[in-house]
Amino acid sequence: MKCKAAIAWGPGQPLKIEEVDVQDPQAGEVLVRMVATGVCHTDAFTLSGDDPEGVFPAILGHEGAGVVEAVGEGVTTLKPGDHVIPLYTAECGECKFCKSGKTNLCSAVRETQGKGLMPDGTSRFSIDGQPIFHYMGTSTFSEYSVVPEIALAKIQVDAPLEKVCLLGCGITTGIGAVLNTAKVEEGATVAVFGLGGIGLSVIQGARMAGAARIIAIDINEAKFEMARQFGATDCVNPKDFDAPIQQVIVDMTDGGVDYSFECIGNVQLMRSALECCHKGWGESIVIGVAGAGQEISTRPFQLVTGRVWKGSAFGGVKGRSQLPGYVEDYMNGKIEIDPFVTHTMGLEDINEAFELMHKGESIRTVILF
Ligand code: NAD
Ligand code: AHE
Ligand code: ZN
Repeated sequence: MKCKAAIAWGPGQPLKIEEVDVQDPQAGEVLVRMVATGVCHTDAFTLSGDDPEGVFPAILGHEGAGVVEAVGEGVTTLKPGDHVIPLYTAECGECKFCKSGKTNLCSAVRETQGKGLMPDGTSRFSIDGQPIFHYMGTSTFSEYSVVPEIALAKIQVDAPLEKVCLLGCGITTGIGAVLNTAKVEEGATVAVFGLGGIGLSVIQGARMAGAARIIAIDINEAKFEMARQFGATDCVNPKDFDAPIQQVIVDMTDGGVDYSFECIGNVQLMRSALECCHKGWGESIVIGVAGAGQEISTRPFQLVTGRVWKGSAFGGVKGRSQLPGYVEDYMNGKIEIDPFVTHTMGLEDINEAFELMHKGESIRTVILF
């Protein structure tokens, strides 16, 4: 079949809307009609050329929701008409990772996914015979996408896809990092670096966990109002201080926070986030994604004296088994999504969504197909 998709032809270039050929789903694969997709900073990161796994030309996008159009041979858990959220972290339930009970990272399709290919090592997308790469196993910036069965979470049909698409990455990542990775407890003190879709979701998660103090940090003060709405008790602009931000936070909190979250992708701030943690027990969670060749550093003494450095991918959430519960929590009013959708537009305007993000004017733009 043919459909419209936004093509990333090369690093740093604007996306181009093109007609692409989409091959039928093969064994274990599913054709999804995309209804909506968010635009996450990771899409911009890969488009910039900073992603070591970035390959071009590709169809980016990983925060989508849609409807199953057709299934390939052997697919048993999904049928046409089912509502689904594509997962960049698949869940096969059978690999060493899935069985470990220790991680949401699944190894079943991760290797080919990182090369922009389907599990059989080929692409389902092409233009005039030229293969176009997949992205994160999801490629949601396309009217239709082919996704492995194990990388689709089936969700309730009454959930609005133009909202719950954000559970495909940003909101789940932030809330999950708090509840699954850090396991923030009631009364805790939390610092959140970066107040985009991820940082605001961390704040939402921290409030759900009953954190007593939530310190929100950003250089764009326009983000503070929404941070407060989600539960931030203090908003801090590092530019207002001569002292390093970690010292500012330590001074504000009688020695440091119990938990900090880096939601920017800046290796200097990852260090600040670790070093603003309380001696003896403070834990810092890296969520932000940093470019090729970048490294984090700190004095080992920071760890020797009890601070803990961790990372979190997709909030530690196992997509097939746990994401339907997140959708249910949204439907029951336990998780807020609507305020995150600051802009909506059609696929033809997708470059504007990237501009709004870079200017700091959006939290999430949702593309409606
Ligand atoms: P975003 O662009 O919407 O938000 C980033 C925020 O950081 C903005 O508010 C910006 O003003 C702020 N910021 C930038 N530089 C700053 C600085 N020097 N000091 C303080 N604040 C600063 O991005 P997002 O979509 O929320 O994503 C945030 C990060 O999380 C990105 O690196 C993204 O790639 C990553 N991410 C990781 C996962 C994961 O599973 N680990 C999932 C989604 C996104
Ligand atoms: N490809 C990059 C790393 C990108 C990365 O860290 N991705 C996050 C999700 S970001 C979603 O917005 C993630 O979950 N990573 C775990 C995984 O298996 O990809 C690189 O550095 O090579
Ligand atoms: Zn994302």
